[in-house]
Amino acid sequence: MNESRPSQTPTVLSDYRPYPFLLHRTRLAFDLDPKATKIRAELEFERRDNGSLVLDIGQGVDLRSLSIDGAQPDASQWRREGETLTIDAPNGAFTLITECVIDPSANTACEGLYLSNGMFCTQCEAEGFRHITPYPDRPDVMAPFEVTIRSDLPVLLSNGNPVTQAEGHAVWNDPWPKPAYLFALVAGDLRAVSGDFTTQSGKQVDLNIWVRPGDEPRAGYALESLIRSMKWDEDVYGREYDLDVFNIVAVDDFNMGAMENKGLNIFNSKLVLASPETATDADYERIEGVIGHEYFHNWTGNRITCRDWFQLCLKEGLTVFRDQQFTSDMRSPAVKRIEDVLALRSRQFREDQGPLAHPVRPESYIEINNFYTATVYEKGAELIGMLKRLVGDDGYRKALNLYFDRHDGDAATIEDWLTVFEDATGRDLTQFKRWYTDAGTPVLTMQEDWDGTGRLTLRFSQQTPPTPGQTDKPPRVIPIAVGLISPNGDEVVPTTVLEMTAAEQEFTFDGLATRPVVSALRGFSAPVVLKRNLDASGRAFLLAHDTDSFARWEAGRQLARDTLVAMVAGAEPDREYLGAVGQLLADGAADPAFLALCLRLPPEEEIAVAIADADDIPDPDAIHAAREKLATQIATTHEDTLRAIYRENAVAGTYRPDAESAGKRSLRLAALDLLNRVDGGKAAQDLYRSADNMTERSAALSRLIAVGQADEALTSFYKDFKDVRLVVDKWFMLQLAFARPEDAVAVARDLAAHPDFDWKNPNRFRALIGGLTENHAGFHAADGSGYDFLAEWLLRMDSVNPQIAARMSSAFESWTRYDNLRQERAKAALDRILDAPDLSRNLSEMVTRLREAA
Ligand code: B3K
Ligand code: ZN
Repeated sequence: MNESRPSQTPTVLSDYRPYPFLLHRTRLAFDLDPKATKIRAELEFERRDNGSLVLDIGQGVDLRSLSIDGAQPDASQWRREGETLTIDAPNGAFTLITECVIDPSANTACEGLYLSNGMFCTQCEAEGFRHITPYPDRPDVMAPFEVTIRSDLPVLLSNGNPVTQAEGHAVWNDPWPKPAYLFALVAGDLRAVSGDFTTQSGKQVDLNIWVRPGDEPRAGYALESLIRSMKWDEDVYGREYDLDVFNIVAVDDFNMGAMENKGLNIFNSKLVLASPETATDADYERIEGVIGHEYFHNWTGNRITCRDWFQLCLKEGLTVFRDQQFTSDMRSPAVKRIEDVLALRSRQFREDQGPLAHPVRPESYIEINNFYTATVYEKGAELIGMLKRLVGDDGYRKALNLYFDRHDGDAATIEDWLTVFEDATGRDLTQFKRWYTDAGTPVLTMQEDWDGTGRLTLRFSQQTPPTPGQTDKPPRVIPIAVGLISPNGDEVVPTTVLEMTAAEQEFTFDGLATRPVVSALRGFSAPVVLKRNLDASGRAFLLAHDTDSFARWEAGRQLARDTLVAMVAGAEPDREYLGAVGQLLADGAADPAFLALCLRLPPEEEIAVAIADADDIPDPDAIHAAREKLATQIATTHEDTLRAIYRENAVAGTYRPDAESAGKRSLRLAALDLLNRVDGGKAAQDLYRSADNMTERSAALSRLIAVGQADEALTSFYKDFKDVRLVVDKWFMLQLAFARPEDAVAVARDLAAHPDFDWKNPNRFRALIGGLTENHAGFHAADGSGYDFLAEWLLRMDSVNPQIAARMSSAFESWTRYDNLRQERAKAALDRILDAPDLSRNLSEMVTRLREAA
């Protein structure tokens, strides 16, 4: 291990202490210059406890002057050490003024104040503000901000309401006390696509989506999504917007999706810009969802923030839950639930079952940016859904109203959140809290006992496997939604929520005329793995008859997974499964988007998980071959029906991104994916030539890549879109995600040498690296070349942008699942990273945790 690496000392939840000073007001003045931006900060403090004034300060901040109440303290009264500035502060109230200089042009980490295409922008969550100016950079120190920006650039933005907008200078005032992580500043040559919104109390809010000149025609959907979000939060949660303006800025270099800075959201341009020619249906849906997410943070995150970063799920889990509800209301609830469960299982279950597992509320971290995870976000959202299920819709509404009333203006904790539910509903949530403190995915086993005379007993047992640092897992409360269906397909017991609180527990149903089929874990009522003995015909029955669309889809998914696992072990495609697919395709009443989800085979990674779960070693190549074979078999068995579906679901007229047309396209493209195996890419070629929208065009292109016939299409695609960055990202990504596994690493090496592989741009890097790691058999190539390639690029990226490097390293999280040879190669790649000099705190924490899996 290298001695010069940054502090590896963990921050621990139980060490939390309130800040000994109040901060009444923050005044900032920026003189923007790409290489030497000057920042003057005037902070009005008041002592409320003993101790020195400790401020956070990043390495790159050149502190030029410091004064307290106008006087410069002498050298013995302050010191700068590592990332802190410690000052002997007086009692009572005082004003600290600092002046410093930073170099935004040298900031490639996209954290703090940086430049993206000549535009100044910021990202301060979690701890970026300290790279701008010395400050108590922690979420429980909140103050109203007044910000002056001086620059020649035409558009100068910050949080809150505009006070002065003059040439060369602007002043912004944010009256709502906020922590530093919500600060934002943007300056550049930008154009606004504008609208307005009148709130429920009649206040008019000006809305602007700021983009680079020329991008205006692609910003309309973001604006419409914002208006829908504002209306929805009033209608569903009674939450009204609280400033005169709401600005969103699209930025090309951004470490994640978007950021909820008060009144000035900053977005990755990928989540703002859309036109039918450049964005897919999935992009449109995501734009709407993320615009909603960031907007909803205005209450769940900004008005009520987190006491410390351990409480991150307080704002993220809740806001994800709210954005899921929003999308569900704007589109199809059934489809949205399945999509969310798919995402949860592929990212969060994988995390929970590997070396990076951590509780929804972690208790220690080295680098907080490594904890913006699927567990905190997506599992965090599932916990809110379970709470709602346990207390009911009415209880949930009461609890949320109490939360907003009681904690508005606070930096709150999970304890505060749970107390609100207890006070509003009278329910004891002591056991529920384990969901926040204990990591791991519970495995729920269900056994059925039919007594022959009308009584059905369901016996459940729960068990949560050990996770790093946590061995004992006491039972948790698990809401299990079940329904009973009679053999003729009638629902005899509608959805009932069973509350399991013990390690083992049984529930009985009496007075049943015949033995019913149990539809269990309806709506995915808890984030658990459900194990039950149900044969293929039982699953096929549920796929045909279940009234709960999640459970119906799940039955088909299980059937497909079981078939694939058996095929990897040498079996032929299961007739029962092929028959069930035929029945499904014949269901004229089904929603096309739902059918499309049912038709999509489980991805290779999911099959690998199922094999590992049965204590076998997954072979990525055999998995790939089995999946291809099953797809081909489905296509040959149902070719005529699939052709009819393909024809009938063509959407006529001008492209529209609404859920209904998107659903038809997704069914049509799911059919194309299968037909592609029997027509050698013919339909895909035709569609590629005739498509007038990116959804169909990119799907056709990926099908051509999969059958190795994409040379021409790839050339024309590149020619058509080489000036549209976001589409070039797709061009990189698709070539890798759909490459034949044996070609994937070679393609990745070629693409990494392409002149457009501008790897310092986070989106471009993610497109290439993420495209490869998405290709399961390609990334897990037996010779370890996928691991070597990833390690090489993580090291290169780490010195430029540690957050991106650390995030992409999670592709290694399942490395111990594979055979010895692959494990040796992955281990060697991880060790190479750990041995490198000057590793960032971000990457070193990740790789150390990954390496401990051995
Ligand atoms: N709160 C931000 C995420 C910040 C990530 C910092 N590494 C976006 C969001 O969740 O809405
Ligand atoms: Zn968020």
